[in-house]
Amino acid sequence: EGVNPQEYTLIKMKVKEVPEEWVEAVGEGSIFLVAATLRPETMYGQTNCFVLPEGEYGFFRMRGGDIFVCSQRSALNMCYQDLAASSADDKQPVCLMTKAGSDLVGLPLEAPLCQYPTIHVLPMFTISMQKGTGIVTSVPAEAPDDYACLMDWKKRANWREQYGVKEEWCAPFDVVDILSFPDAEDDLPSAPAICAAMKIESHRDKDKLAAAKKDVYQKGFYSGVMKVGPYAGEKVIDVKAKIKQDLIDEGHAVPYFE
Ligand code: A2H
Repeated sequence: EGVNPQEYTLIKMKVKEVPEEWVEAVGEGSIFLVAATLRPETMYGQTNCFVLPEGEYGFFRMRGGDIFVCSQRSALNMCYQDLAASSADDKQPVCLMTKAGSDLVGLPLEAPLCQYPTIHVLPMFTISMQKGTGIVTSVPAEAPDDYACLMDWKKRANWREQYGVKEEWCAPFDVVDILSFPDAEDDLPSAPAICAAMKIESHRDKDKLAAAKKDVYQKGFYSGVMKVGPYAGEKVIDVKAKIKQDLIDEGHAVPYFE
C-alpha cells in the first residue's frame, strides 16, 4: 500500500448453491465471492474463479446486507471505505465465518457479464493474500496467468485428484474471445498464444509468466476492440470506464481502493 492508491473494481460472483451448514452460520443475505480486477471490461470472458487453497477467507457482512467472501485484510479496507458493516465499538469488519480456500473449490458461481451461466472455483497457487481480496476472476483470453492455471486443471488429472477438483469444473470451459485486434500493425500475441510460444508448462512458472504478461496487457488495453456486449465494435480504451460504471449501476461491482 503505497502513496498512490490503486483503484480496483470488485466483481461480485454470487454463490448459486449455498451449503446448508453455511446458512446457519451466516444467516440471511446473498453470498458473493468478490474478486479485485483492473480489467472490468474483460468480464465477458470469465471462465472460472481462483482462490489460494491454503488462504483464509472470511464471510463479511456488507452495509447493504450482502455477504462478501474475501481476505480479512481486504475486509478491513472495506470498512474504512464504508462498504462493510463494522461493529460499533472497535470498527472491525463483522466476520460471520471463515473457510480455507480449499473449502471453496468447486462452488458454483454466477458471474456478471459471463457467457457461461455457471462457473466454478478452482485453486491457484500463486495468489497473494496481501493483494486485492485474495480471489481472482479468470479471463484466460486476456491474462496469461489465468490461461496457464485453467490449462493446468484441464490437463493434469493428478493435480485434480490431489486437490479435489472435478473435471466438469474446468474441462467444459473454453477460452472466450472477447476482443479483436483490427490494427494490422499490431503483432503482439494473445494470452494463449504467448503461453504456447514461451512453452509455459504451468501457472507455477512465475518468471516466464511475468515476462509474458506485459505485452499481452498492453495489447488488450491499447489495441483491443470489444467483440461482445453493448459496446461491440468500440475500442477498449474508450469503453472501459463505461463498462465499469454499468457494472456498478447494476449492483454487480463496487469500486475498491488499496
Ligand atoms: B486482473 P496488480 Cl483479463 N494475487 O483481472 C494475484 N493476482 C491477483 C490478485 C491476487 N491477490 N488480485 C488480483 N489479481 C490479478 C483480470 C485481468 C487482470 C486481465 C488482464 C490483466 C489483469 C482477470 N484476471 O491484471 O498487481 C487480477 O487480474 C493485470 C496486472 O494490482 C488483477 O486484474 O497490478 C491484477 O492481478 C491486479 O494486479
